[in-house]
Amino acid sequence: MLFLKLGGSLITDKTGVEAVRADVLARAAAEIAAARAARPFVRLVVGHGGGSFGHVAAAQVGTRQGVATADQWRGFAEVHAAMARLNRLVVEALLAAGVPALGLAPSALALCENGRITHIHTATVQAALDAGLVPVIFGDVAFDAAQGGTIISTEEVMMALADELRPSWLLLAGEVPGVLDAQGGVVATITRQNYDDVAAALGGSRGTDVTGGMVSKVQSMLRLVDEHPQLSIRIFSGLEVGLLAALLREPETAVGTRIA
Ligand code: IP8
Repeated sequence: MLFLKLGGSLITDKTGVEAVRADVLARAAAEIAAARAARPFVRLVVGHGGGSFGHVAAAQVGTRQGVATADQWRGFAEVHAAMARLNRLVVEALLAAGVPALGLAPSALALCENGRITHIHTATVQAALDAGLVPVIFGDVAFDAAQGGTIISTEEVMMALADELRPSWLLLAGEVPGVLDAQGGVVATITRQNYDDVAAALGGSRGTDVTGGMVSKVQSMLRLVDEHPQLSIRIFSGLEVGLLAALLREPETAVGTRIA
């Protein structure tokens, strides 16, 4: 079982508004198709971030901090609609490449309390996998028992799904070759032991990112591997031609940053 996140920064232009990188998306889809052909027994859940779709809309209305007024609920619906538009493009690209992709909206699968997922309906994702499909989830809005509504990132959805689906790898394809240190070099491995040393060098995010950019993502990834010691995470560049296909075939390949 592999989880793959196509970063919002990879498949969209985060400095624009609803700007998709169609060429990158089509190539990523073709690489996923090639890897599935080479390893047909691998089960794969794909997720994608918000990039210039969800984050721009979400920053305007502040959905992650809670939803109460009619205007905020309208914004909640708008954020979901923006993400659903991107999900449609991702699913269409995968289908065109020959991958049997099925978009599943986390807003319909997850419930939250104070911004944290308290329940996720994994059975639907499992049923899709059992049918030989590739579920495609995304960062989305979600109902929240304490604050009305919130936003859950792709990683948060994947973390919740990992409890039952128990992936061996989470592959995070972004626009950078890994987690970068102060000199711009790729940090090969991040663990609890060396986290403090590398943390100082971690930057924020290009463009608008309501769920926190690289620092919060690395922190949540460390929490995820704490909870799931069988899981390794690799952050790598989806812009390097062929790397995504290679890692889907052989996730142990030592490129990018491994979090373990
Ligand atoms: O890009 C957040 O997902 P992420 C999606 O995975 C929204 O953090 C709705 C802003």
